[in-house]
Order: sequence, then C-alpha cells, then structure tokens
Amino acid sequence: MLAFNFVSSPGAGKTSLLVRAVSDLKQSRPVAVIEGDQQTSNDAERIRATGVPAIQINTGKGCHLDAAMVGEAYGRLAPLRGGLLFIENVGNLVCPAAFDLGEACKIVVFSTTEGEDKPLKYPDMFAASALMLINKIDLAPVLDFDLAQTIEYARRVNPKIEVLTISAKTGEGFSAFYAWIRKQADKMRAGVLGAVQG
Ligand SMILES: Nc1nc2c(ncn2[C@@H]2O[C@H](COP(=O)(O)OP(=O)(O)OP(=O)(O)O)[C@@H](O)[C@H]2O)c(=O)[nH]1
Ligand SMILES: [Mg+2]
Ligand SMILES: [Zn+2]
Repeated sequence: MLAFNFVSSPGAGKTSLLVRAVSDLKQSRPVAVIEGDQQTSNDAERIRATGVPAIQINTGKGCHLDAAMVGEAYGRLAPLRGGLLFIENVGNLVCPAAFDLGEACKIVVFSTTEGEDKPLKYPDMFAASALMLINKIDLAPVLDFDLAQTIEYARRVNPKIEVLTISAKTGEGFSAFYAWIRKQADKMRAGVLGAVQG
C-alpha cells in the first residue's frame, strides 16, 4: 500500500483535490482516505459521497495527526493491499511537519491565495514535503500570483521539492499529478520508497 500525507494551511483545497483524485483513481485500484480535523465529519462525508471509504479523526484541542491515531483509523478500513491511502492532515502549516504517520511522503498543498512568501515563513512544512501542489491555479490571473517566485522560495528551503500546478475546481494538472503518483508506486515496488504493510 502506498500512503501519502496531505498537509496545508486551512482551506488550501486538500479535500477538494482528494474528492477529484479518488473519483478518478478508484477506477484502477483500491483507494481509501483518513481525514483529520479538530471537529466535524464534513470532509469524510465529502469523500464518502464519491463511494470511496473514509474515516474521520477528530483531534479536539489537538492540531495535528499522529501515527497512533492513523493506526487506529487504518484498522477500521478494509485491507488496501496494492492500493492507495490518502491521509488529509489537520489544516495547519506548522506542527504536522514534525509527525511521521508512516507515509511514503508528505505532499504540501499550497494555494495561490496564500501569498508567495509562505515557504519562507513556514519552512519546515516545505522542507518535509516531497511534492508541492500549487492549487487554485484557476485563480492566478485575478490574484497577480507569481508562480516563479513561489517555486524559487520553496526550493530555497527544499532544493529537491517537486512542483505541480493544479486546480481542484477545473481539473487542470491532475493527469500530471496521477503520473507523479504512478512514479511513486514504481519507486515503492523497486524498494526505493517505504511500503506500509497492509
Ligand atoms: N477557485 C478554486 N477554489 C478552490 C479550489 N480548490 C478548493 N477550492 C475552494 O477552497 C475552499 C476550501 O477547500 P477545501 O477543499 O475544503 O480545503 P481544505 O484544505 O480541505 O480545508 P481544511 O480541511 O478546512 O483545512 C472551498 O471553498 C473550495 O471550493 C480550486 O482549485 N480553485
Ligand atoms: Mg479538508
Ligand atoms: Zn499540532
């Protein structure tokens, strides 16, 4: 099983992009989602509406997921052998960077409305992530969003971070994102990335 940990500030579009991604990816392999929020089951309900299983974790006063919470939630899912597990962390650009949930890698979702300087202000999250998905690219023209500046800042804190631009609203960039996921699955099979035994 290949697991990804999606991290971002609140509202960057993690659930929106997961709704689109699981709807497409469930055709070809088993997929499940673990959702983390302080309160509500809204995000798990949005995923379940696609027909994909989702477990909601509520952290209450807590501001991140930890491996024990994910282990407990994973135990409530049907076996996912050969499949994909998407973990949506609590919307928080700070401390989820410090917690390993057993994922192959972290994916930081950064949206065009947040301001180009966020990778410099919250460097740990960008340093901890293998991929930066720049979401809400459909809004870039009305925001005077500077894509090159954002990427330059992100690579200043993590020279190896990969970058893709997407729009969860229009679907732009998702085929490149799926190709990136396939590449990670190939790496896992080749033993370069850690697989979680399911
Ligand atoms: N224009 C536009 N809006 C988007 C896009 N992706 C998400 N949104 C909107 O952004 C808002 C937040 O989206 P969510 O998917 O709930 O964000 P999230 O990161 O899951 O939020 P939390 O779980 O609360 O941290 C919603 O109003 C979405 O409709 C996008 O690509 N383009
Ligand atoms: Mg969400
Ligand atoms: Zn925290």
